[in-house]
Amino acid sequence: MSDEESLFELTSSHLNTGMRGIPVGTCRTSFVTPTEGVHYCGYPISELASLLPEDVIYLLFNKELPNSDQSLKFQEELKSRGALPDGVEQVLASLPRDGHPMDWLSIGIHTLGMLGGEGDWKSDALNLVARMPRLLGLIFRYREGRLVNIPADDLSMGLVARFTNTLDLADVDKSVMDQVIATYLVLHMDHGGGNLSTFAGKAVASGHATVYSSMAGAMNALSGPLHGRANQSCFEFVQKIGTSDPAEVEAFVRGELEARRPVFGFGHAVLRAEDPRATVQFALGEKICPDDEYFKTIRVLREVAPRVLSENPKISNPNANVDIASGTLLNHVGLCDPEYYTTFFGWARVAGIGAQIVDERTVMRGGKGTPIYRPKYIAEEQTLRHVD
Ligand code: CMX
Repeated sequence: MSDEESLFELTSSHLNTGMRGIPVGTCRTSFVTPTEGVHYCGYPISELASLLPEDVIYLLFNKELPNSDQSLKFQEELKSRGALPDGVEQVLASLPRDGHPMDWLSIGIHTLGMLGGEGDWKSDALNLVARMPRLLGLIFRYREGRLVNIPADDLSMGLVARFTNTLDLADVDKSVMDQVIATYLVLHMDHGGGNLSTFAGKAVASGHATVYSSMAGAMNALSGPLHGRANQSCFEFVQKIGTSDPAEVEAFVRGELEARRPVFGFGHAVLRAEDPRATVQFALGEKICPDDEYFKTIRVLREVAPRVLSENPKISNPNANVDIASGTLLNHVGLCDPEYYTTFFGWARVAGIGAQIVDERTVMRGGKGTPIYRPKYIAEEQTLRHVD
Protein backbone atom coordinates (compact mmCIF):
# COMPACT_ATOMS: atom_id res chain seq x y z
CA MET A 1 0.00 0.00 0.00
CA SER A 2 1.59 3.31 -1.06
CA ASP A 3 1.30 6.40 1.15
CA GLU A 4 -0.68 8.12 -1.60
CA GLU A 5 -3.29 5.41 -2.28
CA SER A 6 -6.86 6.63 -1.82
CA LEU A 7 -8.73 4.16 0.42
CA PHE A 8 -12.07 5.79 0.99
CA GLU A 9 -14.10 8.75 -0.14
CA LEU A 10 -15.54 10.50 2.89
CA THR A 11 -18.72 12.55 2.57
CA SER A 12 -20.84 14.25 5.19
CA SER A 13 -23.18 11.25 5.04
CA HIS A 14 -20.50 9.32 6.94
CA LEU A 15 -20.71 11.61 9.96
CA ASN A 16 -22.40 10.26 13.08
CA THR A 17 -22.42 6.70 11.72
CA GLY A 18 -20.09 5.26 14.34
CA MET A 19 -17.16 5.35 11.88
CA ARG A 20 -18.65 2.25 10.25
CA GLY A 21 -16.40 0.99 7.47
CA ILE A 22 -14.05 3.98 7.53
CA PRO A 23 -10.43 2.76 7.35
CA VAL A 24 -8.41 4.13 10.28
CA GLY A 25 -5.49 1.77 10.70
CA THR A 26 -3.98 -1.62 10.01
CA CYS A 27 -4.32 -4.84 11.95
CA ARG A 28 -1.70 -7.60 12.09
CA THR A 29 -3.65 -10.25 14.02
CA SER A 30 -6.86 -10.95 12.11
CA PHE A 31 -9.22 -10.00 9.31
CA VAL A 32 -12.83 -10.85 8.47
CA THR A 33 -14.23 -11.79 5.06
CA PRO A 34 -17.95 -11.82 4.27
CA THR A 35 -18.05 -15.52 3.44
CA GLU A 36 -15.33 -17.18 5.50
CA GLY A 37 -15.48 -14.99 8.57
CA VAL A 38 -12.53 -14.31 10.78
CA HIS A 39 -8.97 -15.39 9.95
CA TYR A 40 -6.18 -15.19 12.54
CA CYS A 41 -2.89 -14.14 10.92
CA GLY A 42 -4.18 -15.54 7.63
CA TYR A 43 -5.60 -18.85 8.90
CA PRO A 44 -9.39 -19.34 8.50
CA ILE A 45 -10.89 -19.79 11.97
CA SER A 46 -12.36 -23.18 11.04
CA GLU A 47 -8.78 -24.53 10.69
CA LEU A 48 -7.77 -23.28 14.13
CA ALA A 49 -10.87 -24.27 16.11
CA SER A 50 -9.49 -27.47 17.61
CA LEU A 51 -6.02 -26.14 18.50
CA LEU A 52 -4.82 -25.57 22.03
CA PRO A 53 -5.79 -22.02 23.14
CA GLU A 54 -2.16 -21.43 24.16
CA ASP A 55 -1.00 -22.15 20.59
CA VAL A 56 -3.53 -19.69 19.16
CA ILE A 57 -2.44 -17.04 21.68
CA TYR A 58 1.14 -17.66 20.52
CA LEU A 59 -0.04 -17.14 16.94
CA LEU A 60 -1.71 -13.81 17.76
CA PHE A 61 1.38 -12.47 19.52
CA ASN A 62 4.02 -13.94 17.17
CA LYS A 63 2.08 -14.13 13.85
CA GLU A 64 3.20 -17.77 13.36
CA LEU A 65 1.87 -21.01 14.81
CA PRO A 66 4.37 -22.54 17.21
CA ASN A 67 6.25 -25.76 16.48
CA SER A 68 6.09 -28.31 19.29
CA ASP A 69 9.15 -26.93 21.13
CA GLN A 70 7.87 -23.37 20.89
CA SER A 71 4.45 -24.51 22.05
CA LEU A 72 5.83 -26.21 25.17
CA LYS A 73 8.07 -23.26 25.98
CA PHE A 74 5.18 -20.81 25.61
CA GLN A 75 2.94 -22.93 27.84
CA GLU A 76 5.71 -22.88 30.45
CA GLU A 77 6.09 -19.12 30.06
CA LEU A 78 2.38 -18.58 30.68
CA LYS A 79 2.55 -20.83 33.74
CA SER A 80 5.44 -18.77 35.09
CA ARG A 81 3.40 -15.59 34.58
CA GLY A 82 0.13 -16.97 35.98
CA ALA A 83 0.28 -16.34 39.75
CA LEU A 84 -2.13 -13.62 40.91
CA PRO A 85 -0.67 -10.87 43.11
CA ASP A 86 -1.79 -10.87 46.75
CA GLY A 87 -4.83 -8.76 47.50
CA VAL A 88 -7.12 -9.62 44.56
CA GLU A 89 -9.44 -11.74 46.65
CA GLN A 90 -9.97 -8.96 49.22
CA VAL A 91 -11.18 -6.67 46.42
CA LEU A 92 -13.50 -9.34 44.99
CA ALA A 93 -14.89 -9.97 48.47
CA SER A 94 -15.97 -6.31 48.67
CA LEU A 95 -17.96 -6.23 45.40
CA PRO A 96 -21.77 -6.27 45.28
CA ARG A 97 -22.95 -9.78 44.48
CA ASP A 98 -25.77 -8.55 42.26
CA GLY A 99 -23.34 -6.53 40.12
CA HIS A 100 -23.05 -7.82 36.55
CA PRO A 101 -20.12 -10.25 36.06
CA MET A 102 -18.72 -7.98 33.33
CA ASP A 103 -18.41 -5.17 35.88
CA TRP A 104 -16.64 -7.61 38.20
CA LEU A 105 -14.31 -8.56 35.37
CA SER A 106 -13.45 -4.95 34.61
CA ILE A 107 -12.71 -4.25 38.29
CA GLY A 108 -10.77 -7.52 38.56
CA ILE A 109 -8.53 -6.54 35.65
CA HIS A 110 -7.96 -3.07 37.12
CA THR A 111 -7.05 -4.75 40.41
CA LEU A 112 -4.50 -7.02 38.70
CA GLY A 113 -2.96 -3.88 37.21
CA MET A 114 -2.84 -1.97 40.49
CA LEU A 115 -1.27 -4.89 42.33
CA GLY A 116 0.93 -6.44 39.65
CA GLY A 117 1.45 -4.12 36.67
CA GLU A 118 4.99 -3.93 35.29
CA GLY A 119 4.66 -1.08 32.81
CA ASP A 120 5.90 -3.13 29.83
CA TRP A 121 3.36 -3.56 27.03
CA LYS A 122 4.15 -7.15 26.06
CA SER A 123 4.93 -8.46 29.50
CA ASP A 124 1.75 -6.97 30.97
CA ALA A 125 -0.35 -8.29 28.08
CA LEU A 126 1.02 -11.83 28.54
CA ASN A 127 0.74 -11.63 32.34
CA LEU A 128 -2.90 -10.68 31.96
CA VAL A 129 -3.53 -13.58 29.55
CA ALA A 130 -1.89 -15.92 32.06
CA ARG A 131 -3.84 -14.55 35.05
CA MET A 132 -7.31 -14.48 33.46
CA PRO A 133 -8.32 -18.11 34.24
CA ARG A 134 -7.73 -17.74 37.96
CA LEU A 135 -9.28 -14.27 38.04
CA LEU A 136 -12.40 -15.44 36.24
CA GLY A 137 -12.69 -18.56 38.39
CA LEU A 138 -12.45 -16.41 41.53
CA ILE A 139 -15.06 -13.99 40.15
CA PHE A 140 -17.52 -16.89 39.85
CA ARG A 141 -16.67 -18.14 43.35
CA TYR A 142 -16.87 -14.78 45.14
CA ARG A 143 -19.92 -13.51 43.27
CA GLU A 144 -21.78 -16.73 44.01
CA GLY A 145 -20.60 -16.77 47.64
CA ARG A 146 -18.91 -20.17 47.19
CA LEU A 147 -15.96 -19.27 49.38
CA VAL A 148 -15.31 -22.53 51.17
CA ASN A 149 -12.60 -24.87 49.87
CA ILE A 150 -11.51 -22.83 46.86
CA PRO A 151 -8.76 -25.01 45.37
CA ALA A 152 -5.28 -23.48 45.22
CA ASP A 153 -4.29 -22.14 41.80
CA ASP A 154 -2.53 -25.10 40.16
CA LEU A 155 0.02 -23.41 37.91
CA SER A 156 1.11 -26.73 36.45
CA MET A 157 -2.20 -26.84 34.55
CA GLY A 158 -3.10 -25.30 31.19
CA LEU A 159 -5.20 -22.12 31.01
CA VAL A 160 -8.60 -23.79 30.69
CA ALA A 161 -7.97 -26.42 33.37
CA ARG A 162 -6.85 -23.70 35.81
CA PHE A 163 -10.25 -22.07 35.40
CA THR A 164 -12.29 -25.26 35.80
CA ASN A 165 -10.08 -26.28 38.73
CA THR A 166 -10.80 -22.98 40.49
CA LEU A 167 -14.49 -23.20 39.69
CA ASP A 168 -14.58 -26.81 40.92
CA LEU A 169 -18.24 -27.51 40.11
CA ALA A 170 -19.71 -30.75 41.40
CA ASP A 171 -21.40 -33.25 39.07
CA VAL A 172 -19.90 -31.97 35.84
CA ASP A 173 -17.75 -33.71 33.28
CA LYS A 174 -14.64 -31.55 33.49
CA SER A 175 -13.10 -32.93 30.31
CA VAL A 176 -16.17 -31.99 28.20
CA MET A 177 -16.35 -28.64 29.98
CA ASP A 178 -12.68 -28.05 29.15
CA GLN A 179 -13.29 -28.96 25.51
CA VAL A 180 -16.23 -26.55 25.18
CA ILE A 181 -14.36 -23.71 26.89
CA ALA A 182 -11.17 -24.29 24.87
CA THR A 183 -13.14 -24.17 21.61
CA TYR A 184 -15.05 -21.12 22.80
CA LEU A 185 -11.82 -19.30 23.65
CA VAL A 186 -10.16 -20.01 20.31
CA LEU A 187 -13.24 -18.95 18.34
CA HIS A 188 -13.63 -15.65 20.22
CA MET A 189 -10.04 -14.43 20.62
CA ASP A 190 -9.98 -11.81 17.89
CA HIS A 191 -12.21 -10.26 15.23
CA GLY A 192 -10.28 -7.64 13.28
CA GLY A 193 -9.27 -4.22 14.50
CA GLY A 194 -12.43 -2.12 14.46
CA ASN A 195 -14.94 -3.96 16.65
CA LEU A 196 -15.97 -1.77 19.56
CA SER A 197 -14.09 -3.41 22.43
CA THR A 198 -10.85 -3.81 20.49
CA PHE A 199 -11.04 -0.26 19.21
CA ALA A 200 -11.83 1.06 22.68
CA GLY A 201 -8.92 -0.87 24.23
CA LYS A 202 -6.47 0.40 21.62
CA ALA A 203 -7.82 3.95 21.95
CA VAL A 204 -7.24 3.95 25.72
CA ALA A 205 -3.77 2.44 25.24
CA SER A 206 -2.94 5.16 22.68
CA GLY A 207 -2.88 7.67 25.55
CA HIS A 208 -0.32 5.38 27.23
CA ALA A 209 -2.68 4.16 29.93
CA THR A 210 -1.56 0.72 31.15
CA VAL A 211 -2.48 -2.54 29.44
CA TYR A 212 -4.74 -3.24 32.43
CA SER A 213 -6.61 0.09 32.22
CA SER A 214 -6.91 -0.31 28.48
CA MET A 215 -8.25 -3.84 28.83
CA ALA A 216 -10.70 -2.82 31.54
CA GLY A 217 -11.96 -0.15 29.10
CA ALA A 218 -12.25 -2.80 26.41
CA MET A 219 -14.26 -5.02 28.75
CA ASN A 220 -16.59 -2.13 29.59
CA ALA A 221 -17.19 -1.71 25.86
CA LEU A 222 -17.76 -5.45 25.44
CA SER A 223 -20.37 -5.47 28.19
CA GLY A 224 -22.95 -3.58 26.12
CA PRO A 225 -25.99 -5.51 24.88
CA LEU A 226 -25.30 -4.46 21.30
CA HIS A 227 -21.81 -5.93 21.53
CA GLY A 228 -20.51 -8.81 23.67
CA ARG A 229 -23.56 -9.13 25.86
CA ALA A 230 -25.58 -10.28 22.84
CA ASN A 231 -24.41 -13.81 23.72
CA GLN A 232 -26.24 -13.59 27.05
CA SER A 233 -29.38 -12.29 25.30
CA CYS A 234 -29.11 -15.01 22.70
CA PHE A 235 -29.26 -17.87 25.18
CA GLU A 236 -32.07 -16.14 27.09
CA PHE A 237 -33.88 -15.96 23.73
CA VAL A 238 -33.37 -19.70 23.14
CA GLN A 239 -34.67 -20.43 26.64
CA LYS A 240 -37.75 -18.33 25.88
CA ILE A 241 -38.59 -20.34 22.75
CA GLY A 242 -39.03 -23.45 24.89
CA THR A 243 -39.76 -25.88 22.05
CA SER A 244 -38.05 -27.65 19.18
CA ASP A 245 -41.23 -28.19 17.21
CA PRO A 246 -40.52 -26.58 13.82
CA ALA A 247 -43.99 -25.03 13.42
CA GLU A 248 -43.91 -23.56 16.93
CA VAL A 249 -40.35 -22.27 16.45
CA GLU A 250 -41.42 -20.61 13.20
CA ALA A 251 -44.44 -19.03 14.89
CA PHE A 252 -42.16 -17.74 17.66
CA VAL A 253 -39.71 -16.19 15.16
CA ARG A 254 -42.54 -14.52 13.24
CA GLY A 255 -44.00 -13.22 16.51
CA GLU A 256 -40.67 -11.66 17.49
CA LEU A 257 -40.35 -9.95 14.12
CA GLU A 258 -43.92 -8.66 14.29
CA ALA A 259 -43.16 -7.25 17.74
CA ARG A 260 -40.05 -5.60 16.18
CA ARG A 261 -37.70 -7.56 18.40
CA PRO A 262 -34.42 -9.03 17.07
CA VAL A 263 -34.15 -12.70 16.24
CA PHE A 264 -31.00 -13.31 18.29
CA GLY A 265 -28.23 -15.45 16.88
CA PHE A 266 -28.87 -14.39 13.28
CA GLY A 267 -27.51 -11.60 11.13
CA HIS A 268 -24.16 -9.86 10.97
CA ALA A 269 -22.72 -6.48 10.10
CA VAL A 270 -19.97 -7.93 7.84
CA LEU A 271 -20.59 -11.63 7.22
CA ARG A 272 -22.85 -12.69 4.38
CA ALA A 273 -22.97 -16.43 5.13
CA GLU A 274 -23.31 -18.55 8.27
CA ASP A 275 -20.49 -17.57 10.62
CA PRO A 276 -17.94 -20.44 10.54
CA ARG A 277 -17.69 -20.03 14.32
CA ALA A 278 -21.37 -21.03 14.48
CA THR A 279 -20.73 -23.98 12.14
CA VAL A 280 -17.90 -25.22 14.39
CA GLN A 281 -20.06 -24.94 17.50
CA PHE A 282 -22.99 -26.75 15.87
CA ALA A 283 -20.62 -29.60 14.93
CA LEU A 284 -19.33 -29.74 18.52
CA GLY A 285 -22.90 -29.77 19.84
CA GLU A 286 -23.86 -32.66 17.54
CA LYS A 287 -20.96 -34.55 19.12
CA ILE A 288 -21.46 -33.76 22.80
CA CYS A 289 -25.15 -32.93 23.27
CA PRO A 290 -27.33 -33.88 20.28
CA ASP A 291 -30.30 -34.59 22.57
CA ASP A 292 -30.01 -31.51 24.80
CA GLU A 293 -33.38 -29.69 24.69
CA TYR A 294 -31.81 -26.30 23.95
CA PHE A 295 -29.57 -27.82 21.31
CA LYS A 296 -32.65 -29.33 19.66
CA THR A 297 -34.20 -25.85 19.65
CA ILE A 298 -31.22 -24.17 18.01
CA ARG A 299 -30.88 -26.98 15.47
CA VAL A 300 -34.44 -26.20 14.32
CA LEU A 301 -33.89 -22.45 14.62
CA ARG A 302 -30.88 -22.77 12.29
CA GLU A 303 -33.24 -24.12 9.59
CA VAL A 304 -36.26 -21.93 10.25
CA ALA A 305 -34.89 -18.46 11.05
CA PRO A 306 -32.81 -17.90 7.87
CA ARG A 307 -35.85 -18.83 5.76
CA VAL A 308 -38.14 -16.43 7.63
CA LEU A 309 -35.57 -13.61 7.84
CA SER A 310 -34.87 -13.93 4.08
CA GLU A 311 -38.42 -12.75 3.43
CA ASN A 312 -37.23 -9.27 4.44
CA PRO A 313 -34.91 -7.98 1.66
CA LYS A 314 -33.48 -5.36 4.04
CA ILE A 315 -31.73 -8.07 6.09
CA SER A 316 -28.30 -8.53 4.51
CA ASN A 317 -27.47 -11.80 6.24
CA PRO A 318 -30.24 -14.06 7.54
CA ASN A 319 -27.79 -16.78 8.63
CA ALA A 320 -26.62 -17.93 12.05
CA ASN A 321 -23.97 -15.86 13.82
CA VAL A 322 -21.40 -16.80 16.48
CA ASP A 323 -23.82 -16.34 19.36
CA ILE A 324 -26.44 -18.87 18.30
CA ALA A 325 -24.84 -21.94 19.87
CA SER A 326 -22.28 -20.80 22.44
CA GLY A 327 -24.74 -20.36 25.33
CA THR A 328 -26.35 -23.73 24.67
CA LEU A 329 -22.97 -25.45 24.83
CA LEU A 330 -21.86 -23.60 27.97
CA ASN A 331 -25.19 -24.41 29.61
CA HIS A 332 -24.88 -28.07 28.65
CA VAL A 333 -21.52 -28.46 30.40
CA GLY A 334 -22.83 -26.94 33.64
CA LEU A 335 -22.25 -23.20 33.13
CA CYS A 336 -25.93 -22.45 33.39
CA ASP A 337 -26.17 -18.76 34.27
CA PRO A 338 -26.23 -16.69 31.05
CA GLU A 339 -25.16 -13.57 32.98
CA TYR A 340 -21.62 -14.99 32.91
CA TYR A 341 -21.46 -15.75 29.19
CA THR A 342 -19.93 -12.42 28.17
CA THR A 343 -17.09 -12.96 30.65
CA PHE A 344 -15.94 -15.94 28.57
CA PHE A 345 -16.01 -13.67 25.53
CA GLY A 346 -13.94 -11.15 27.51
CA TRP A 347 -11.48 -13.83 28.65
CA ALA A 348 -10.93 -14.86 25.03
CA ARG A 349 -10.61 -11.30 23.73
CA VAL A 350 -7.90 -10.43 26.24
CA ALA A 351 -5.56 -12.39 23.95
CA GLY A 352 -6.52 -10.63 20.69
CA ILE A 353 -6.88 -7.17 22.17
CA GLY A 354 -3.63 -7.61 24.12
CA ALA A 355 -1.78 -8.64 20.95
CA GLN A 356 -3.26 -5.71 19.02
CA ILE A 357 -2.31 -3.24 21.77
CA VAL A 358 1.26 -4.59 21.73
CA ASP A 359 1.36 -4.21 17.92
CA GLU A 360 0.01 -0.65 18.02
CA ARG A 361 2.31 0.44 20.81
CA THR A 362 5.55 -1.28 19.80
CA VAL A 363 5.43 -2.31 16.13
CA MET A 364 3.36 0.11 14.04
CA ARG A 365 5.10 3.03 12.31
CA GLY A 366 8.48 1.38 12.43
CA GLY A 367 8.23 0.78 16.17
CA LYS A 368 7.22 4.36 17.06
CA GLY A 369 3.67 3.22 17.69
CA THR A 370 0.34 4.77 16.70
CA PRO A 371 -0.11 8.28 18.12
CA ILE A 372 -2.85 9.13 20.59
CA TYR A 373 -6.27 8.68 18.92
CA ARG A 374 -7.85 11.98 17.89
CA PRO A 375 -10.59 11.71 15.25
CA LYS A 376 -12.20 14.97 14.19
CA TYR A 377 -15.69 16.02 15.22
CA ILE A 378 -17.34 18.88 13.35
CA ALA A 379 -19.24 21.47 15.36
CA GLU A 380 -23.02 21.26 15.00
CA GLU A 381 -25.66 23.78 16.14
CA GLN A 382 -23.03 25.87 17.90
CA THR A 383 -22.88 29.48 16.75
CA LEU A 384 -20.44 31.72 18.50
CA ARG A 385 -22.15 33.64 21.31
CA HIS A 386 -21.16 35.44 24.50
CA VAL A 387 -22.43 35.56 28.07
CA ASP A 388 -24.17 38.97 28.47
N1 CMX B 1 -33.55 -9.97 13.61
C1 CMX B 1 -34.34 -8.90 13.35
N2 CMX B 1 -33.99 -7.89 12.51
C2 CMX B 1 -32.78 -8.00 11.91
C3 CMX B 1 -31.92 -9.09 12.12
C4 CMX B 1 -32.35 -10.10 13.03
N3 CMX B 1 -31.59 -11.15 13.33
N4 CMX B 1 -30.80 -8.90 11.39
C5 CMX B 1 -30.94 -7.73 10.76
N5 CMX B 1 -32.14 -7.17 11.08
C6 CMX B 1 -32.66 -5.87 10.65
C7 CMX B 1 -31.77 -4.76 11.23
O1 CMX B 1 -32.18 -4.43 12.55
C8 CMX B 1 -31.98 -3.64 10.24
O2 CMX B 1 -33.24 -3.04 10.52
P1 CMX B 1 -33.46 -1.45 10.34
O3 CMX B 1 -33.18 -1.19 8.89
O4 CMX B 1 -34.89 -1.26 10.76
O5 CMX B 1 -32.46 -0.78 11.24
C9 CMX B 1 -32.11 -4.38 8.92
O6 CMX B 1 -32.50 -5.73 9.25
C10 CMX B 1 -30.83 -4.44 8.13
O7 CMX B 1 -29.79 -4.94 8.96
P2 CMX B 1 -28.43 -5.50 8.37
O8 CMX B 1 -27.80 -4.45 7.52
O9 CMX B 1 -28.68 -6.84 7.77
O10 CMX B 1 -27.56 -5.77 9.68
P3 CMX B 1 -26.94 -4.72 10.71
O11 CMX B 1 -25.49 -4.58 10.41
O12 CMX B 1 -27.75 -3.47 10.82
O13 CMX B 1 -27.13 -5.50 12.08
C11 CMX B 1 -26.95 -7.20 13.73
C12 CMX B 1 -26.37 -6.62 12.43
C13 CMX B 1 -26.03 -8.34 14.20
C14 CMX B 1 -26.98 -6.11 14.82
C15 CMX B 1 -28.36 -7.72 13.46
O14 CMX B 1 -28.31 -8.75 12.49
C16 CMX B 1 -29.09 -8.21 14.69
O15 CMX B 1 -29.68 -7.41 15.41
N6 CMX B 1 -29.07 -9.56 14.98
C17 CMX B 1 -29.70 -10.11 16.14
C18 CMX B 1 -28.86 -9.85 17.39
C19 CMX B 1 -27.63 -10.73 17.42
O16 CMX B 1 -27.68 -11.94 17.21
N7 CMX B 1 -26.48 -10.12 17.72
C20 CMX B 1 -25.21 -10.85 17.76
C21 CMX B 1 -24.22 -10.40 16.69
C22 CMX B 1 -23.02 -11.32 16.68
C23 CMX B 1 -21.81 -10.73 16.01
O17 CMX B 1 -21.75 -9.48 15.81
O18 CMX B 1 -20.87 -11.52 15.69
